Amino acid sequence: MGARGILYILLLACAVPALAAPAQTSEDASRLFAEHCAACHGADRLGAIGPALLPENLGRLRKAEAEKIIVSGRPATQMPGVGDKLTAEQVKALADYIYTPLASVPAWGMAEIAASRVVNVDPASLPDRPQWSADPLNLFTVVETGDHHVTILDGDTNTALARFQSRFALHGGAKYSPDGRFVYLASRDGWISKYDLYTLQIVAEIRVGVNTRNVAVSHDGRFLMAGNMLPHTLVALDARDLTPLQVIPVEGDLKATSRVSAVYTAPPRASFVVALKDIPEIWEIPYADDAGPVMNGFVHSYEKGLEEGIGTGGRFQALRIRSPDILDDFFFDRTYERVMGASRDGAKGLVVDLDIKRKVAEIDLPGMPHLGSGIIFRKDGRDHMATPHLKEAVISVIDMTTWKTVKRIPTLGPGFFMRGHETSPYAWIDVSMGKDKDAIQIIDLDSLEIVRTLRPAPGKTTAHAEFDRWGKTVLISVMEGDGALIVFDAKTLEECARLPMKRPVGKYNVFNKINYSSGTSH
Ligand code: DHE
Repeated sequence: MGARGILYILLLACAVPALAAPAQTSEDASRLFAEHCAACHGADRLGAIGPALLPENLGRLRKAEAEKIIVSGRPATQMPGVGDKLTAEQVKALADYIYTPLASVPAWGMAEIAASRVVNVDPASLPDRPQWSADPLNLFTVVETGDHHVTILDGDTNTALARFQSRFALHGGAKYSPDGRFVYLASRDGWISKYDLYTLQIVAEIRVGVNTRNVAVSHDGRFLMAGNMLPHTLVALDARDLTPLQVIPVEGDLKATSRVSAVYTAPPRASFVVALKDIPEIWEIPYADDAGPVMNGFVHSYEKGLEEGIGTGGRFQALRIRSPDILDDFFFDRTYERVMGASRDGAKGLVVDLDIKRKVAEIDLPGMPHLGSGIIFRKDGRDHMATPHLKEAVISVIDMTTWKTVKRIPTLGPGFFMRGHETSPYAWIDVSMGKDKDAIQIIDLDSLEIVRTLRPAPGKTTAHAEFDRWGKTVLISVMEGDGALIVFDAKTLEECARLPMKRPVGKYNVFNKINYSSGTSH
C-alpha cells in the first residue's frame, strides 16, 4: 500500500464514532459526512485523497450501490466500510447527502488549479531512451477501472511492463505526446496525470476541475486543453510539466455558460475544437504561434469574442461558431475541416464546415449515434464512416462525399465502440448496450455484412476493441470486476491470449493514436 493508502486508513481510524441517534435532517447528514467522510473526501465534498462526492461525479454509480460501499467499503481500494458505526437510516441519509447538488458552483480557478499541481520528476532529468527493450510504438495503455489502475502492455508479447494506481475513475481516451513517449490520463474528478512510458513513472499531476470531461493534446505536443463539466471552464496546460497557462470561462451568447462535452485536437488546423453541452455553439481554439489561417476567415467573431471577454488575457482565444442545434459527440473528416455532430434529440446528425462556419449537411442518423467511436474506411474509392448507435441495434454507414447513409447493418443490439485498422478488412463492434452484452460482432467492410459473432466470455459484458500497431491482433475487454483482456488474431479471428484484469475499459495503442489511424479514436 502506498503512502496515500496508509494516510487514508489513519484518517479513518481517527474518525469520531457516530452518534446513535438516527439522521433525519440534512444537518444530521452533513454532520455524519463531517465525521466519517470529510477526512478523505474533503469537507466541501470536492475530494481529497478520496474522490469528490457530488452528484455530477457519481453519475456512474447507483445510489443503492453507494449505500453498499458506505457499509462495506470498496474492495481493492483504500475505502473501508463504516457500516458497523452507522444505522441503516444514517447510511441512507449519507447517500442522499452525497447525491444532493452543492448550493453553489465550487470555485476552481487558476489559484486552486495551480495549488493542486504535483511534480514528481523534473522532466529535464529524464533519460532519452526507454529503460526496457520492447517496441515503444506497440505499447498499449490499458485503463482498469475495477481497482483504478493502469497497465502498460507490450503489444508484441502481451505482457505487462508496468501496472500503477491511477486517479479515481479515469474516463475518455488516453492521449499521447506526438513521439508516443508520454501518456496523459484524465479522471472524472478533474485530475490530469502525465506518465513517462520510457521510465514507467508519473511525472506530474494537476487537478483542472471538479468534474472533468476529457483532455486533448496539441499535435505539436506543446499544450493540453482540458474541458470541464464543473465549473464551466476549459483549462490550457503546458504539456512539459502541466503548468496551468489559462482558464477559459465557457460563456456563450447572452452570457449563458456551458458544460464542456469534449475537446478534440484538429492537427491540420493547429487548433482545439470544443463540443458544448448547453449552448448551440462549436468553439475552435487555435494554438499555433501564428494563428493567421484559422483566424482570417473569422475576424468578426474573433473580435466579438475578445469584446465579450472570452478567455481574455491569454494566448488561447475561442472562435465561436453558432450551430443550429446543440451538438454532442464529434467526428471529423480526414481534413478536420468538416465536423459531424449528433443533435441533442438523437434524431439526426449535422455536418458543420469549420472554414465557412456553417452547417453544410444533415445526416439521417436516428437512435443516438455514438459518433466519437466511429471509424473511417475506403470503399468504392471514397471515404465512408461507420458508427454504432447507443439506442438502436444498427451500424450506420455514411458516404462522406454525399453525407448519405448508404447502409444500416443490423446488429444483435445497440453498441458503444467500433474499431478498424488500415491493414484489416474487418471492423469490430460490441453490442453491450443491449441484452447480448457478451457478444462481439465482426463486419466485413467490403460486403458490409456481419461475418462472425464471438462470445469469448459468455454472460459477461464485453466491449472496446483496439488493434496493435501492425493490425495483427485485436484486444477486447471483458468489462467486469474480475475481467480480462482477450487478444484475438486479426486474420483468423481466433483467441490467442487471455490476461486477467480488473474491469479493463479502454486500451490505447501508441502507434495507432500518434498516427491518427482512421480505424481508431484520436
Ligand atoms: Fe465515455 C470516451 C462521453 C459513459 C468509456 N466518452 C468518451 C468521450 C466522451 C465520452 C465525450 C471522448 C473523450 C476522449 O476520449 O477524449 N461517456 C461519455 C458520456 O457522455 C457517457 C455516455 C456518460 C458519462 O457518464 O459521461 C459515457 N464512457 C461511459 C461509460 O459508462 C464507459 C463505458 C465506462 C466508464 O468507465 O466510464 C465509458 N468513454 C469510455 C471510453 C472512452 C470514452 C473507454 C475512450 C474511447 C476511445 O477508444 O477513445
